[in-house]
Amino acid sequence: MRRWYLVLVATASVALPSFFVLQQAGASAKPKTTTAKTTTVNIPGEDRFAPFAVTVHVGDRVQWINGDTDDHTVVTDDALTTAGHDDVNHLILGSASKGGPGTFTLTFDKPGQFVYYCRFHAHLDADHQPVAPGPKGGIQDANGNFGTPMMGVVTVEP
Ligand SMILES: [Cu+2]
Repeated sequence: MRRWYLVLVATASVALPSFFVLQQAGASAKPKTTTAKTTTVNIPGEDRFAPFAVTVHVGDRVQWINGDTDDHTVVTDDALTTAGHDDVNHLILGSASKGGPGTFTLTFDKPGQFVYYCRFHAHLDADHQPVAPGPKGGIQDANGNFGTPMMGVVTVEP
C-alpha cells in the first residue's frame, strides 16, 4: 500500500507540471481573435484624399471611395513604400464616368508605409519639378506658395 502511494505521488509530481506547461503552450498557440478593420479614404468633390494620412494594423483594409465627378487614381510611390503593394496603378472612376463612382480596396499584410498619389493630379513638369494641382499646373497663393499635390500615406503598424 505504501509503495503504491509513493508511485502515485512520483507520477503526479512528474506529470502535473508537464500538463500545465502543455496547457499554457496550447493557450498561447491560439489564433488571434482580432478582426480586420476597414478604413475609408474619401475623395471629395475636389482633387485630394481625405484624410491625407491614415494608420492601420497588419491585416486591415483601406478602401478609397471616389465621391468626385472626375476620375482619380491610386499610384504607389515605390521609392517610399515599405508596406508592400508596389506597382499599384489603379483608376477609380468618378460619378461622371460610365461605371462610376468607383472604389478601390487594398489589404495590408506587412508593416511599413504605403505612400501614394494620383497620377492625374500630381506629376513633374518638363524641368522635373513637382507640379501642384490646378488648371495651369499649379495654384499659387498671395505668398507664392503652391498647393499640395494629390497624395496620401497609409501607415501600417504591426
Ligand atoms: Cu486625381
